Amino acid sequence: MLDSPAQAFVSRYALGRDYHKLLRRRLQQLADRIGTAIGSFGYRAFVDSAPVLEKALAQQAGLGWIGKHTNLINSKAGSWFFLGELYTDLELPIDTPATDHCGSCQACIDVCPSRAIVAPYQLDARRCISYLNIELRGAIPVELRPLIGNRIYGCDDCQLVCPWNRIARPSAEPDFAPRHGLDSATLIELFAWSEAEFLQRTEGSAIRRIGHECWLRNIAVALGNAPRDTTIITALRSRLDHPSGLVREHVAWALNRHENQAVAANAREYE
Ligand code: B12
Ligand code: SF4
Ligand code: SF4
Repeated sequence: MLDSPAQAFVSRYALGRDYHKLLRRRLQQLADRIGTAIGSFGYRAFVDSAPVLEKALAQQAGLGWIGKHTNLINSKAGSWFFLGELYTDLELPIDTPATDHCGSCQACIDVCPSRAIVAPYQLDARRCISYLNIELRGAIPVELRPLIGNRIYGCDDCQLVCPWNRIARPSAEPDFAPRHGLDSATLIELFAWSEAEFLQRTEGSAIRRIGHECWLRNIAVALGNAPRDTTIITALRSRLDHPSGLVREHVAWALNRHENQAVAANAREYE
């Protein structure tokens, strides 16, 4: 998908059901099982839901090490997993922390499209595509837009290249199966979704959180990065009168980029 610039790339973690809901349910089941075995106990479940240092806790609990890309890696499962935890008042044995196995590898640093991993184990979140197309609500910095390519929600590059993910197995969890063809959709198809369609098709998905406006913003950037094509220009023009100034500005940027490409191509022809 990353090799086909007219296709939309959505991070694999967001193709199916929102992981927050699924993991919370599983943690509740775990708490119930512990309760059945030992009687009532105090606990609280977290999944990315409070200021919890999830990666550092997991590393200290021996689940894996924090790799140079700053995600947690397990030597038997890679890094394609989420973290969730039960805080409890139970007295538990203390685990042995996991050790680092990145060695001399720095594939994630080299592959990062936006140079967000500024040093081993150090991420400049302001440059990370996953921040730009998920967390950022305003305009995407112009100088970073060309680096985003066709990534419209999240970014997986640093994990895709990581040798430890060669041993990772796809999840058999049906809730994580891709919905609405999000793993094979074109940018144009997704750009045409109305707000009502966006809300309906992202129900229960993490994508819904960014809202239709940022969805269109992200796809406009990706369309601006796609090879020049009349269908792309037509799609972009169809959103020039969108009520959101944010969307209009990103659409104008994308059209301008195609315009510049055309001028450059013409100039080359006359050289
Ligand atoms: C903010 C955030 C982001 C930001 C910044 C990420 C970053 N690396 O800084 C953005 C939006 C960019 C982001 C992107 C992604 N995120 Co995110 N994110 C978070 C979130 C909500 C908070 C992290 C945070 O800032 N904590 C506060 C700071 C202070 O803590 P910290 O980063 O952990 O670092 C401290 C400690 O780890 C400690 N520390 C660091 N190294 C070491 C080493 C040792 C030995 C010790 C003791 C301590 C220690 O010191 C650090 C400074 O205080 C967590 C959930 C959570 N609650 O942890 C998910 C989380 C880290 N994200 C997750 C995911 C999946 C992603 C993406 C892969 C999503 C995607 N595909 O697009 C990308 C990956 C980008 C990347 N290369 O990191 C998962 C990671 C799962 C895993 N296997 O590690 C988490 C854990 C969510 C979850 N519950 O599953 N994310
Ligand atoms: S998620 Fe993408 S942009 Fe962010 S650090 Fe990894 S490769 Fe770089
Ligand atoms: S790609 Fe290499 S350096 Fe980066 S996290 Fe994986 S093993 Fe570590």
